[in-house]
Amino acid sequence: MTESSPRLTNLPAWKKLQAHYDEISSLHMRELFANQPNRFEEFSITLDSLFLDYSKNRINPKTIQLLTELARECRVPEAINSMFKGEKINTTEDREVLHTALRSDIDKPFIIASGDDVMPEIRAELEKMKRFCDAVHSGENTGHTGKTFTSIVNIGIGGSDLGPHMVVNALKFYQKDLDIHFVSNVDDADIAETLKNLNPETTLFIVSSKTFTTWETLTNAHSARDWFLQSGANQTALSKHFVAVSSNIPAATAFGITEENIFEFWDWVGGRYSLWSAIGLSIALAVGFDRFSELLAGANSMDKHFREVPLERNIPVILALLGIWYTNFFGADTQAIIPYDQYLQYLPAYLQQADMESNGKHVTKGGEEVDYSTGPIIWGTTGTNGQHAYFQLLHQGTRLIPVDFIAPVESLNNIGIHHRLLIANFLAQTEALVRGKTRAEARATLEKSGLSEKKIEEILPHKVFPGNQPTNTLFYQKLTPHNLGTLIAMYEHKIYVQGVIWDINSFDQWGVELGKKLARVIYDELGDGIPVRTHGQSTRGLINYFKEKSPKKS
Ligand code: G6Q
Repeated sequence: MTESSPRLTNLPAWKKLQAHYDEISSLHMRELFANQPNRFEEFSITLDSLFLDYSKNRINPKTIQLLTELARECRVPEAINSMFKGEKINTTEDREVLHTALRSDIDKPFIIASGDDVMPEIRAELEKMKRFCDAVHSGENTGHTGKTFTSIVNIGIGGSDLGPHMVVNALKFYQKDLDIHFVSNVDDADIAETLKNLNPETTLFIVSSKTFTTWETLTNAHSARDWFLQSGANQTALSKHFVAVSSNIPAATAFGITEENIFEFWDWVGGRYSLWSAIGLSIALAVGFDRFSELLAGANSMDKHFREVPLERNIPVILALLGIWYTNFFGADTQAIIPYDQYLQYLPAYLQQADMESNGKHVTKGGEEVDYSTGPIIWGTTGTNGQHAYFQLLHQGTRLIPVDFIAPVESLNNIGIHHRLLIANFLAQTEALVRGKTRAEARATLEKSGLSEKKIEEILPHKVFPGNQPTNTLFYQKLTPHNLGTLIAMYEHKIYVQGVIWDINSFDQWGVELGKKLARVIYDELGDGIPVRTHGQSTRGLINYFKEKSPKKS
C-alpha cells in the first residue's frame, strides 16, 4: 500500500475478517476438525522435503479465502515482484533488498530495476570465498609460523553474528576439522573466555561488520589484535590471521587488513539478511564451500516457490496470514518457535532478530501511526526441554500463543530410541494443545484412579486443559544444508509478507541505529571521577552510583 491507499483496517477484506472472527473465534478446533473430514489434506503443503501441516489452526476454508483476499488487497503479489525485481522497497534507506540475488541461479543474470545485473559482482565474491576456504582447508593458507589453522573466530554482532552462528551450529554434523567460535558481546567475558583456549599461531579471525564502525565489534577486534600481537607476532603476521567481511573497505584496511583479505558485500544486503553473502564466510569455512552452496540452493528453492506458487498454496504466505489472523484478530502478542532438533537451538534467537527487527515498527511506510498491532514477540527454545519448563503456560495458561513446531523426519545420529522418542513428544504435544482435556475426560481419568467424589471435585478444575491452542507443524526430511536454507528463506519471506500487509518497512532498523549512538555520551561521562549533573534523575543517580563504586585506578 502507498500513502494514498486506504488504511489496512478500512479494507473490505479486513472488515469481512472481523465479521468472520466474530463467527468462528469461539469454535473449538475439535469441532473444526469434525466439520472438515479432509482438513489435514486441505491444510497442508509440501515443498521438496519440507512439509507444513497447518490444520491445527483456528481457521476454516473461509478464513483462508478471506486472508488471501486481504493479501491481494494489500498487493502482496505485486510486493513479491517488487522485491525480486530489485526495486527500492527499503524506502527509508532508499535501497533495494536483494538477499535473494545472493542465492539465485548462479549462471543467470539478475537484472534489477536500475537495469544493472548484480550477478557479476556476486559471482566474483563467491569465487573469492571459495578460493579462500579451499586454501584454508588444504593448508595452503597457514598461520604466520607455517602451522595449519585449527580455529576460526568470527567477530561481529547482530546480523553479522546471529545468522552465521545459528547456521554453523545447525550444520555441526557436517563440520570440518576446525573449531569455530563467535564473539559478539562487548562484555569482555565473551572475548576473554573464547581466547583463553586458543593458540594465536593457529587462529584465524574474521572481523564481520558491514559498516566497520560498530563499536562492540571494533572493540572486540582490537582486543583480538592486541592478544595476537602480544604473542610475539608482528604487523606483517597480522595480515595472515585477520580477514574482514565488510562494505567499508577503507575502514577495514585502516584496521590492518590487506585488501585481498577483505570480502565485500553491498548496501542492498540488510544485516539480518546477510548470512547468504560473505558474512557466511564462517559457514563456508566450517562446512566447506560446496555445502555453503547447497545452503544457498535450498533458499533459492524457497524463493522460487514464494515467487511462483499462488497465495493459497504458498508456504511463507500462509504462515504470514496465520500470524496476521492471531496478532490482529485474536490479539496474540507472541509467537513461539520450538524446534525439536537440537541442531536448531539458535533458530529462535536468530528469528527474534529477523522478525522483531524487521516488523517491530509503529508507523506505516507513509509515516502514519498504525492503529493495529505489528510484529509479535518471538521466543522459544528446543523441544523437549521446553516441555519441562514453560509448556505449562501453553497448556493451562490464559494466553493464546501460536507455536511453530519444527522437526526432522530422520535423525542424523540415529542412536537407540532417541529419535522416535523425540518425535513421539513432538506429535503428542501438538495433539494435546489442539484437543485439550474436557471436564468429562478429566473426571473419567480421576474416577479410574479410585479417588473419593469429594477429592475428585476438588482436583477436577486443575486437571482440565482448554486446548484450542494453534500450532503449525513443519517436518523436513533431515537437517541438510539445503533443507536449512529452505527453512530460513521460508521465515524471511513470511516476515516480508507480514510487513507488506502491515504497510511497514521491514528492512530498516532505526531503533538499532539509536542504540548505536546512545552509549557514546555516557561512555565519556564514565571516564572521570566527577559526578554528572545531566540526564534524568534515575540515570544520573545510576551513573554516579557506578562511578562511586568502581574501583579507583591507582
Ligand atoms: C541488522 C542490523 C544489525 C547489524 C549490526 C551489525 O539488520 O542492521 O543487527 O547487523 O548492528 O552491524 P555491522 O555489520 O555494520 O557491524
